[in-house]
Amino acid sequence: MANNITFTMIKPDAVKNNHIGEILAMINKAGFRINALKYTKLSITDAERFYEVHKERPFFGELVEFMSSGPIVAAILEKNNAVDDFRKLIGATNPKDAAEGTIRKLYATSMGENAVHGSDSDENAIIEADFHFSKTERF
Ligand code: FUP
Repeated sequence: MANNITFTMIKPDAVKNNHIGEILAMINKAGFRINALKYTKLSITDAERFYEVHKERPFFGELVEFMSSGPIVAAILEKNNAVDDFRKLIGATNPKDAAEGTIRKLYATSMGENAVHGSDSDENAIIEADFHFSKTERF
C-alpha cells in the first residue's frame, strides 16, 4: 500500500471560502479515490502535534493558530504514486509560485493560508493518515 496513499486536509481558509466541493471534485477528477473523509476541527494540541517537525520554525505559532481556527476536511486519498501526484495537483507551498490550474493557485490566499495540505513522503502519509483515522473509518 506504501506509495498508493497520501493524506490531505482542506484547510480552514478554503473551508471558510466555500471551496470544499470544488477541491474534492478536482481530487476525484485527477484520479484519486477517497479512502477516508472527515469534517472536523483540530485543537491547538492536535495542530501542534501534527506540525511538530516545524516547531522550531518562526511561523510555527501562526501555523498552529491558523490550523486550529476553524473546521477542516481531512482525507486519505488512494492512487498510484499518490504523494507525488497529489503534490503536483496542489502546487507549490506559496500560491505565488504555484503552477496554473493547481489547487493552491486557484484557492490559496497566502503562504500561511494555502488551502490544502499534502503529505511530503510515503512514510509521512501513513503517519498522518493514522493520526486522523482509525481502521474502521477507511473504505
Ligand atoms: P507543504 O509541504 O507545501 O505544505 O509545506 P511545508 O511542510 O514546508 O509547510 C507546512 C505549512 O507551514 C505550509 F502549508 C504553510 C506553513 N508555512 C508558512 O506559513 N511559512 C513558511 O515559510 C513555510 C510554511
